[in-house]
Amino acid sequence: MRFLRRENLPHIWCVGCGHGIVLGAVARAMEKAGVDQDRTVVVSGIGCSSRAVGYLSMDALHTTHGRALAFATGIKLARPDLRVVVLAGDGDLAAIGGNHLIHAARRNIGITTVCFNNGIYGMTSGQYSPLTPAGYRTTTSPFGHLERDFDLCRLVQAAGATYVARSTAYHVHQTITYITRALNHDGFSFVEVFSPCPTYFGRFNRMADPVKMMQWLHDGTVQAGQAARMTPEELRGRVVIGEFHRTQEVPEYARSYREMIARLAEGGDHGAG
Ligand SMILES: Cc1ncc(C[n+]2csc(CCOP(=O)(O)OP(=O)(O)O)c2C)c(N)n1
Ligand code: SF4
Repeated sequence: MRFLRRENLPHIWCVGCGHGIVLGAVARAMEKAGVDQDRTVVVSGIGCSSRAVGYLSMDALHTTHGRALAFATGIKLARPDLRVVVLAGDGDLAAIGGNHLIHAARRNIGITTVCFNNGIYGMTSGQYSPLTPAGYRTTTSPFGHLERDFDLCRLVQAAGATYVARSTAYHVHQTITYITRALNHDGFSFVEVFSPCPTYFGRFNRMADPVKMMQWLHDGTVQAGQAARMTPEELRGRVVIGEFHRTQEVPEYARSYREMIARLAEGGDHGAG
């Protein structure tokens, strides 16, 4: 696969970790989307998932925890001609980086973001994140998590993202399709992918065997079309996967920004009311 930086393999991930499957889906989607690797930058924060950018054969920025989208926004504004892709974890994007996420979505800046959602902070040994489902055990919720998790897709859509989808490491083909569409999208595109962490999430929830985690992804999810025909009782405890939102009606921010600069350079009006 031409998008993998083979000299950096083997990867650091544990046996049974879903992050390698998600990275494989990203690389395959890049192939399908016809990505030009000389004109693409991948950006990550810090975390097991954020190591993904180091395995892709293109310019990569491994930044600070939570700030992947801030760095990516700077790149896209400076070089709107480049394709900018963020790969990061749920802790990175929804906790410390939550504000960057909602504001990147609000601006509709042309960045594709893939959230590797394992429901915990994997790299720092399994603390709960804003995406830990209620009731599940983690190192910091050993008696079961009391808080409710974000529906990150709904949050990002409400904030203004123009492409929003969710899949899992079990539903690989679906994941590749959504990431391909996200890469081809003009605007802020967001794909959340459930990615099993047997080492921490699994071990604390009687799913240390990676196969059990895959079974959990299969049994615990329902496709959006099917979910539309189910009652709230039938849906309880199951996560809906699918393509939730797709529109090209909102202008992409980096282009609008460039157009304003060009207008001003030509001595045009400042656009203020
Ligand atoms: C500013 C800052 N705060 C905290 C940390 C410690 N830290 C490193 S990775 C991480 C969480 C990683 O979780 P996530 O982003 O979900 O990725 P995962 O490891 O689960 O793939 C934390 C809290 C840090 N490196 N920098
Ligand atoms: S700790 Fe979890 S998320 Fe990190 S590499 Fe291992 S299985 Fe993957």
